[in-house]
Formats: sequence, structure tokens, C-alpha cells
Amino acid sequence: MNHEAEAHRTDLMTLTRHVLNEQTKHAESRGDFSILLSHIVLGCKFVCSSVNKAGLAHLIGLAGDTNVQGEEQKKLDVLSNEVFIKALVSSGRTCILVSEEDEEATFVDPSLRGKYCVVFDPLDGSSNIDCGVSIGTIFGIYVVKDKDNISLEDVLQPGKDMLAAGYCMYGSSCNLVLSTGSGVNGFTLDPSLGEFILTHPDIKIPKRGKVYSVNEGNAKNWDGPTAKFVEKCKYPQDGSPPKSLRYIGSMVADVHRTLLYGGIFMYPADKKSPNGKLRVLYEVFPMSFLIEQAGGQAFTGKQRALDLVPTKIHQRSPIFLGSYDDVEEIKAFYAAEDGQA
Ligand code: AHM
Ligand code: MG
Repeated sequence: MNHEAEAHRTDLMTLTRHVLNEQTKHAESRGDFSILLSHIVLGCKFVCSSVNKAGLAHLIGLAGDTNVQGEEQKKLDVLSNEVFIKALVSSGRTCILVSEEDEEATFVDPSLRGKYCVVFDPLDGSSNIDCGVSIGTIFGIYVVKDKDNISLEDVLQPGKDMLAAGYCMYGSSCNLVLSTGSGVNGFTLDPSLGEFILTHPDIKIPKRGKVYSVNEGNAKNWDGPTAKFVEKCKYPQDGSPPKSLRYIGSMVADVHRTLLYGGIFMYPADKKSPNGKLRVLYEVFPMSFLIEQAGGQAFTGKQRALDLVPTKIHQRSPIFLGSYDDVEEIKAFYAAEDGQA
């Protein structure tokens, strides 16, 4: 190994170091965000380790099952939720938590309250948990004006008001992708160090991609613009090659591929689910935030996704996100339909 490579190896840009560097850009910062993030990272490492040993530890199965020792089993998504709630509350930096797993929002006890609201899906991709396919955690962070005077309204803000968003993917490696509003950075967990290392600095999504990603099993119920767009992906009339279809069924993995390789990921509305499937606060918003920060677009079929103002914490929305030019095309199909109406 040459000297330069050796020096690089001993001078790792860890996630903690990266966030502390970012902090120096904000003179007023007192390190609260770094502390919050370190607690989120702890949750991600815990879930990563549980996911990796799930098969061995008999963690897979229904909540309420008992293991050979007669102890009650916790399903991975239930366990992950507990881990994140405890990590976030104990950070002393949060005031309202919204989790996909909990029907009601958690209002943190005043003695432990801080200025951040965290919305999260502790373990997304539930249908993939039991077969070892990539799954992930998604999170978004808002800040409140007055932590002593909080209400549900503080988390019912448009996605564009998020301070930061990210996800952690538990796949062949453990990848954490984060945006604090000035670009997107990707970190990979080095298991020997237990640290996330900056491996994908300043991610930019390709302007146009070669992949479309959608559950085509729902095609018979799609609306006109979605059907026309997918038809165009398969049978382009302009001489361009057809796009490839890739669909994992884990939003984190499908969005991660879209971010790195380009293309479009969609979970459209259909006749059976007029609001689509994915949840605004902790699926649509954080992913749209990341995609926009990487130079792409996110569209609901009606508007820019981040402009949506949610009225309920578990609200759903259709979503089309990815490469700028690919999302332009689906927007054009919706605009054409509006023109006919
Ligand atoms: P979940 O929160 O129950 O895991 O559902 C969300 C997941 C996403 O990860 C994924 O994009 C989508 O559901 C897949 O849905 P479908 O199986 O209908 O294609
Ligand atoms: Mg989910």
C-alpha cells in the first residue's frame, strides 16, 4: 500500500466527524443535532445487528410466539420500534415521535424534552423480513419553535420544512444515507470498527435513468397517466431502448438503487387504493427530500410531494420519484390528462 493510501485508511471520515464538521458551519449550533443523530445511528446499528442474526436468534416469527426457552419472541419490526423509541427519548433532544408502528404520536415527557420531532418507519419492507431481502429504517426530522408548547400540528408540516431526512438499508452491507438540506451523503457501516464511514459523498442522481420500479401486479387498477407512462417505458416510440423493470418491494432498497443508478420508483394511486400505499410522513417525505437534494424530483400525481400538507399522521399519498427527466415525463402525462378534463 502506498503512503497516500495508508494515510487515507487512517483518516476516515466517519458519520460523527462529518456531522461535527457540518455543525461548525452553524455558529449558533450547540451540538443538539449531533447528539440526536448519534442516537438514531445507535438504533440503526442495533437493528442492523438484529437483522443479521435474525435467522440464528429465532427472531423471525409472529410477535407473541415463544422461543425454545419459553421466552416471548419479539418480531423484528416490533423490536426495532422499541429500540428507536427508547434511543430517541433518551437522547433528551426530541419532543414528538411518530412511528409507523404506533397508532398515536408519542409526546416525550417534559423532563426529557428537546426541540426535534422525529417521524420514522423503524423497519420498512415488512413483506421482505422473513426471506432475508433488504429492508430499512426511514426517518425525517423537524424542529419545533417552542418545545414547551407542542401539539400534533408540529409534525403535520409539509415535507419541504424538514430539517433532515435519511434512511438506513440493511442489505448486503449496512448503508446510511443522510441529507441535512445541503446535498446527500452515503455512509457504509464498517463492522470491524462499528462506525459508519463516508463512502458515497455528495450523491447526485443521474438526470435520466434506465430503470422503472413499480408493482405491476396492480396494473389493472392504475389510472390513465400511470398506465401510459409504463407503456412508454416498455415500448418507447422515440427510438430509445426500453427501460428495465426492477422491483424489490422494499422502498428503502428500491429508492437506494434509484438514487445511485437513476430511474423512477413509483407507488401510484389505483382504483382500489386512491391514495396509494405509502405513508406521507415517514416514507414519502424523507425519500422525496433525499431525491430532491440529490437533484431529482418527487411528484404525487398532483403536486410536488414536499409541498403536501398532511392532515393526519398516518396519511398516504401516491408517489413518483427519481431522475429529473423521468419524473418530468410522468408529470407531462398527468398534465395532459388535466388538460382533457
Ligand atoms: P410496510 O411499511 O408494511 O413494509 O409497507 C411499505 C412497503 C414499501 O417498502 C414498499 O415500497 C411497498 O410496501 C411495497 O408494497 P407492495 O408489496 O404492495 O408492492
Ligand atoms: Mg413502511
